[in-house]
Amino acid sequence: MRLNRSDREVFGVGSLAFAFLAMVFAFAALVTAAQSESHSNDTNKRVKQLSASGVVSKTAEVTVQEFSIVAHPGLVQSGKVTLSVENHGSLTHELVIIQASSAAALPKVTKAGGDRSVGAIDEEAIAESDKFGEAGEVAPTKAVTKSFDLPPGTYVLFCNIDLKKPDGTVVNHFKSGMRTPLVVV
Ligand SMILES: [Cu+2]
Repeated sequence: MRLNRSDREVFGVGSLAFAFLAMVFAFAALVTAAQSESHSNDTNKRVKQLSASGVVSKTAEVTVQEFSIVAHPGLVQSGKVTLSVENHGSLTHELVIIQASSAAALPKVTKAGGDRSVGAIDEEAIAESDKFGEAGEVAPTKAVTKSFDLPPGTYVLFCNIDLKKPDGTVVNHFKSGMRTPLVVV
């Protein structure tokens, strides 16, 4: 195809405009990246200030019941963290503390016939270095207070008890909703 002069001009202006737009987008991306960077720096700074001010405590109350776990607060300071685990339910519950990004990231039992039911947390498949202890069994209406040495990170608190019903079916407490995150700063 032969281009006449005005076509060439249109192409010329078009590619210039394209280059200009590309620059604008690149600049916008840079600004956005810089903003989110300074935003996370601000957040880190605020978390540090909170830690230093003593606003973030080293204790939390953890309520367990059928079938939920609630940690108040869900953010504690690293070091010797004391958890008061209160059972507001009518079944015995436990509390296992694992360092993990989320409950979804934890290994689950996939084969039937083992010690744990399908869908339960496969505790034996978790690295020992990610295990930070257990509050043990807490009877209904009772409370257990225990301290754990927790470095900064994200943890999942869960109850992994398998409830065997008279009809032979098994209800796993984790699977039924007994898990909650705990952030340690
Ligand atoms: Cu439970």
